[in-house]
Amino acid sequence: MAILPILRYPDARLATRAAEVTEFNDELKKLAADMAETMYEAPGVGLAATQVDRHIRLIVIDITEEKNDLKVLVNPKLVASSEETKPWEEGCLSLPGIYDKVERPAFVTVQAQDLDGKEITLECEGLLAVCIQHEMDHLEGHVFIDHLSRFKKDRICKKIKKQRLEEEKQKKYEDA
Ligand code: K1U
Ligand code: ZN
Repeated sequence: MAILPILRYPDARLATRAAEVTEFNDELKKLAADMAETMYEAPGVGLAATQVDRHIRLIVIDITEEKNDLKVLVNPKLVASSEETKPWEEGCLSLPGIYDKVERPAFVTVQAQDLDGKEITLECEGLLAVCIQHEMDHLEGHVFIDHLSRFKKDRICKKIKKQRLEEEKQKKYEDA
């Protein structure tokens, strides 16, 4: 298994729409295993293939503290979502250090395939519902700050630019 590099916003590759998976082969299983290892190591509770620069409809999720309930979803589709919405403070491994509240449907039903192509259905609520919708957004080329107001998004983009400049300064200092 391998830890994969995670793309960081505003990398243009994060805006790519992912393609359907049509072949359920060993290469797909290896990518899912590498993504799971990358997510656990980060640490995070979800990861979309888009974030590791693989533009196929594959996500991994494990919201347990024990890291013992890995869900691998191939070609996930939202088949039902509640009228009721809930705000949740979201984070993203592609936007380290950025957190904000996003309002999403509180309950969703997702149909997907497993790594062998078998159909699965998940009824989701709480963090699982939030995380699945967040990861499915990545497959569409969206990040959670796209749900925020223009004002908030601009403020976050400025903060990210400042963060990157600080990181570059620190790297130059360490290399010198
Ligand atoms: O898609 C991603 O970048 C993963 C993201 C998923 C997510 C978290 C919270 C709300 C919505 C979506 C993360 O995992 S961010 C890191 C995080 O939330 C976390 C890290 C360690 C333990 C628990 C949570
Ligand atoms: Zn994310």
